[in-house]
Amino acid sequence: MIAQAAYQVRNHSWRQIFDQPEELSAQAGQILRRNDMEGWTRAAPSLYPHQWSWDSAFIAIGLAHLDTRRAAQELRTLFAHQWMTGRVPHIVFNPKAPPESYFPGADHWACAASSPDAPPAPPYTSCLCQPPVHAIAALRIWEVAGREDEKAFAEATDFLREIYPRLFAWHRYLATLRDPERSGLVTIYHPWASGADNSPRWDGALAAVEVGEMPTYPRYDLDHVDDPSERPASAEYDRYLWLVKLIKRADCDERAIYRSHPFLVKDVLFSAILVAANDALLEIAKVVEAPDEERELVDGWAGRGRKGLEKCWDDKLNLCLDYDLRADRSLRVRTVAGFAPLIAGQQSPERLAALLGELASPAFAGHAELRWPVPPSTSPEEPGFHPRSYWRGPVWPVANWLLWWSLIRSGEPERAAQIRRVSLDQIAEGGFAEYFEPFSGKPLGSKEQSWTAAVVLDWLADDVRSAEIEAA
Ligand code: 2M8
Repeated sequence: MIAQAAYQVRNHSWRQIFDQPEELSAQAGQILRRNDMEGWTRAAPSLYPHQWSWDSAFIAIGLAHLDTRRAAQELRTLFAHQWMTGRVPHIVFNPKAPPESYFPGADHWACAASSPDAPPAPPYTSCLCQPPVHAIAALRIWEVAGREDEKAFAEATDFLREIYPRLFAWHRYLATLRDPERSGLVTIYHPWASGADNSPRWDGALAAVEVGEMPTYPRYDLDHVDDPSERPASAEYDRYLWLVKLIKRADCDERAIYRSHPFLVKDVLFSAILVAANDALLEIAKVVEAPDEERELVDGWAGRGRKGLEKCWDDKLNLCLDYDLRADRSLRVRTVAGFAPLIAGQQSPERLAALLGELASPAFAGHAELRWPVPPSTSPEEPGFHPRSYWRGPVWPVANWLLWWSLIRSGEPERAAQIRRVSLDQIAEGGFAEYFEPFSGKPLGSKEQSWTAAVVLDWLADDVRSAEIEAA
């Protein structure tokens, strides 16, 4: 039976703090404006002064409600730094960021620019990538523009025509070079590529990485948080930087990395986002009248992804598990990534029921001590859980957005509405934080995180529009 306790509404609502949806939405808009760098948006004002790939996609979704042209520009700027292989870099470095603001920064990655596949530099880019939310964002911009006026809609349609080949190349890269086995699952070779950097999902695979000789390095990130425990530990950072060193030694070349790299993992969340993004790309392909062969390919990638995820399903945990290719074993850790089939969509009714049950159970959103009934990034029942440490336990609004969006796609509007309402309550109380301590609700990490503001804009768009119509 699905535990309903998780979905009981607490007595404190965002509606009590913000009388009108426009107020919370206006605050979100101000954050995006403050983080605006003219054509692209910093992921956060001080901790993350560069353009991050999947942050930009979420930011574009939020911006669409302020200005669809500016939203399109966000993606355009990112894709201007796409590699020849189709890879969209996980960071495009801001040349104007103070040199001691983020490590590893542009200097550390500059040698990646000598790869024959790299885009012209500067600006420099990393040679990792992040989950492909971009097609979902592009489609959303077009849908929002469709509710504006004819001119905005025509421009957004032109934008889809312009971005489609780039999105197609991006997805083809992920379906081929990042999945040489054609398993439907994307291989990551660095935890940063997952977007959930220090999640205990990676502990088992990282434990096997032997760190060699490395110079000392700065931890500028620790200057931007209240407590170092909010960020990854130094043993984790050593491994992150060691893996970067090996990737650079392999000239950022996937084939070379695949041969020798000690960290090779099939990431189920990344793969599920790719499936959902392929569904979006198929919609875009229809709008732009892309050739049939391309549509068939995209459809095939989505189908293969769903099958791949099916193989990673664990009946006992009711979750999907990542797979460590080097150790040839599943990584048995309960995290929000396990809800991957929900994000991929089109699951069977039995699978959907199992996922919903798990989501509402005490292992996740139904845990009795949570401040807000939304799922912690790692189940509090896991030994690797830590309530303050980054992706080891805190609640991430952006992860809640993904679940909300997926629940709507899965025909579960009431559960979706519940996650949305509780997430807004959490943000109304704690601000636009990067993540939240699950038991106290304390805001953690960066204080004005762009993607948190962006998801608020998307969540409130309909309320704001209704209020505007009422007032007119
Ligand atoms: C975090 O990752 C960066 C490295 O990419 C970091 O910790 O320095 C992650 O939360 C990632 O998912 C996010 O894209 C990035 C910027 O918000 O920060």
